[in-house]
Amino acid sequence: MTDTAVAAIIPAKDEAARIAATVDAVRRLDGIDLVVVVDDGSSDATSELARAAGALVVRHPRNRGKAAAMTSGAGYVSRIEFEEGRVGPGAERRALLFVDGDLEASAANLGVLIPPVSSGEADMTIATLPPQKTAGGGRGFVVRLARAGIEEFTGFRAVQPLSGMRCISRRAFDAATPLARGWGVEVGLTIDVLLSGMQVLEVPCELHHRVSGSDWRGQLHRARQYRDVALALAHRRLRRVTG
Ligand SMILES: Nc1nc2c(ncn2[C@@H]2O[C@H](COP(=O)(O)OP(=O)(O)OP(=O)(O)O)[C@@H](O)[C@H]2O)c(=O)[nH]1
Ligand SMILES: [Mg+2]
Repeated sequence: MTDTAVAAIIPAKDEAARIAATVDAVRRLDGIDLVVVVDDGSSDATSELARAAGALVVRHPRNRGKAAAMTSGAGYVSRIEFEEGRVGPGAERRALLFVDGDLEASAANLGVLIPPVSSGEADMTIATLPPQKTAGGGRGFVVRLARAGIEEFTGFRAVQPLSGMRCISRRAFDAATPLARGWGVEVGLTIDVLLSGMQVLEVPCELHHRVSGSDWRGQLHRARQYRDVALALAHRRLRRVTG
């Protein structure tokens, strides 16, 4: 086992109520030496609260979507590594741990995602969550679309294809860049890492997050997710045909 250092990247939009608890839990995880919150155009105090909790903060002045936030976070980590002199072939790059901003104290349980990546057993680990305290308002359309899409391209049957909590080696992240846009990012990552011949492992993790309900906000969120997952799959079908 190598002791690859790990940078946590937390994309967040309007998470003032939860971001401090999430950052606090992530900072305490073994192996994490950088915590970067990417505030994607929040209209609340997400940035200030993240900084006060000890995170480095990158802010998008306007909302650009989850994939753009993840790319900004990874770019910020690269700049730090450049300043540290970790450049060129053979440089020890950090693995990246992507964490949703709404996990609060349960983010303390994310540690299980790191060892398989540090040891090289997997290039990307994905957390699967237990049943949540409140039921979601969706009927599983997006999950089924995502699962079937990943299976079509790779044969891999994901238990929770949309889970955002992932630890990924730099090599795998670079292979999957540019990321699928918006909410298609998780499906795109899983497909692209697997198609690069790398290993993906789902790992059960005791996490709890705010679940989107059945109100109009929840329905809008799921409609956007559906659109972005469908687009990620369509782009990959096109790529398969055009090479
Ligand atoms: N960068 C970015 N992140 C966002 C945006 N909207 C939400 N997020 C963050 O993405 C993460 C997941 O968002 P959620 O709204 O919890 O979505 P979810 O957990 O996939 O949805 P449900 O399972 O349906 O509740 C959280 O950290 C949010 O703060 C956005 O527009 N841009
Ligand atoms: Mg959530």
